[in-house]
Amino acid sequence: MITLYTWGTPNGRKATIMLEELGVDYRIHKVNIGKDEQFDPEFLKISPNNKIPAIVDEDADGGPLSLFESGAILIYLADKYGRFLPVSGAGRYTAIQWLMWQMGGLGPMFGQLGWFTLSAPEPNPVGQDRYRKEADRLLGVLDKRLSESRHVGGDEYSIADIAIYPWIAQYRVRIKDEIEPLLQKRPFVLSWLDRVGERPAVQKGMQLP
Ligand SMILES: N[C@@H](CCC(=O)N[C@@H](CS)C(=O)NCC(=O)O)C(=O)O
Repeated sequence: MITLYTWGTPNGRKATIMLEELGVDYRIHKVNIGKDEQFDPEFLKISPNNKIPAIVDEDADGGPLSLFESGAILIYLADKYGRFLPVSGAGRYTAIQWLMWQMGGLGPMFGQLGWFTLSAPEPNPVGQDRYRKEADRLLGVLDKRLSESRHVGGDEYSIADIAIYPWIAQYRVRIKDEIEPLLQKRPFVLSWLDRVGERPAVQKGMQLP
């Protein structure tokens, strides 16, 4: 059995979407980051960087395995169940490349734009402008990619789509006034959001926990 330690944020939802897509048995252990539960010593044994998501797989090869970092969790689950990531060849590394692009680019930049928009103790136009420009640039990169390819990693739906979707779908609502005008310039991203958002596992994963 896999235990997923998570909360209702985009990084957490990558893991719930993936587990729902796989249709495997798992249980959710909620870590309320609004109440600082990510600093609980028991959770830190699993996720020493005090962030969700993390998993513990009791049935991993070689004994129980705990993992943090959503990208590592997606690669692990894809490899374990042989789905949503080619096992070898160029397609595998192209999907991983876009996964890394999300982990190092889209996620952190959207996250900072969210912080400057919703959480900064006082308005900071310089910070907000910087991250808005980065969010806009990154959506342009994604739009170009999706003008050439049905899914982000290639023709097939993969963990790259699973990693990127919750960031855009959730922030489109969370900081609507910032993201929606940027998205309206990106027709290929918009149609990809519709297609991915129609998947039942994506709809379920986006509601959990
Ligand atoms: N690179 C990490 C980032 C995880 C992350 O930032 N998680 C946030 C929620 S989306 C968190 O747990 N924040 C709690 C904190 O920073 O104390 C991943 O992709 O797993």
